[in-house]
Amino acid sequence: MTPTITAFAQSPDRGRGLARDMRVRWALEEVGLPYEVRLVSFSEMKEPAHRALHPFGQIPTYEEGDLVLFESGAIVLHIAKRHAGLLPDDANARARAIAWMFAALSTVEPPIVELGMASLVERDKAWYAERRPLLEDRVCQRLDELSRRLGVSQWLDGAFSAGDLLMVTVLRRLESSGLLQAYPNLGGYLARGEARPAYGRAFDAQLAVFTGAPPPGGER
Ligand SMILES: N[C@@H](CCC(=O)N[C@@H](CS)C(=O)NCC(=O)O)C(=O)O
Repeated sequence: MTPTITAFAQSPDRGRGLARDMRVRWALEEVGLPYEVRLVSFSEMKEPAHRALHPFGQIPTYEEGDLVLFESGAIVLHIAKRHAGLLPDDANARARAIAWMFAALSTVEPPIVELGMASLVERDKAWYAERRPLLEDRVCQRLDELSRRLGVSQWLDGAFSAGDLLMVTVLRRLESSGLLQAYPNLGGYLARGEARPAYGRAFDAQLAVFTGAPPPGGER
């Protein structure tokens, strides 16, 4: 059954791959699963019909037959568990890959989102100049730790997994901050993720929503 996901009809980043439907699109592309996209406006997201799918009135959602899911991590995990290509077969390696998924979303992403939100909504506040270095320090602490663990490896734990997929999408949120420049191995890691053909198809499909270009074989 072809799943349907929801995505922004109007995106703050104009489809540059930061909205979280990108993670789901990328996972679907990695496993070769066709999907449909329903675009929702900001007001539609807060309507009861969408809240029935997503209690917090956000995107992405995922519908597949009777199943409705929200939370990008849960959706990526669902896809990865049911289709080959995003989780190792070995039970322990699989558990570790899932741990990296959680690490991406619950340990690395929060300080990055906090920094992004501050620069979006607190820039004109008196405390912003004082607070920003603190927020950057918290992000850099995680980047230091992640960089040390990655070392010279291609991916976080053996072959590319859903853990890498989520970590790459999380790190992408820092691309305009300049903070990644101090971590060449993380820069290389990000570039390797972005160079994956499935990433490219997902990115182009999301961007096509805003450029009006036909989706390049991504969403069908
Ligand atoms: N933890 C959620 C976060 C979802 C989220 O923040 N979605 C954003 C788009 S990337 C959204 O819908 N923002 C609009 C809003 O919150 O009103 C996930 O990973 O799916």
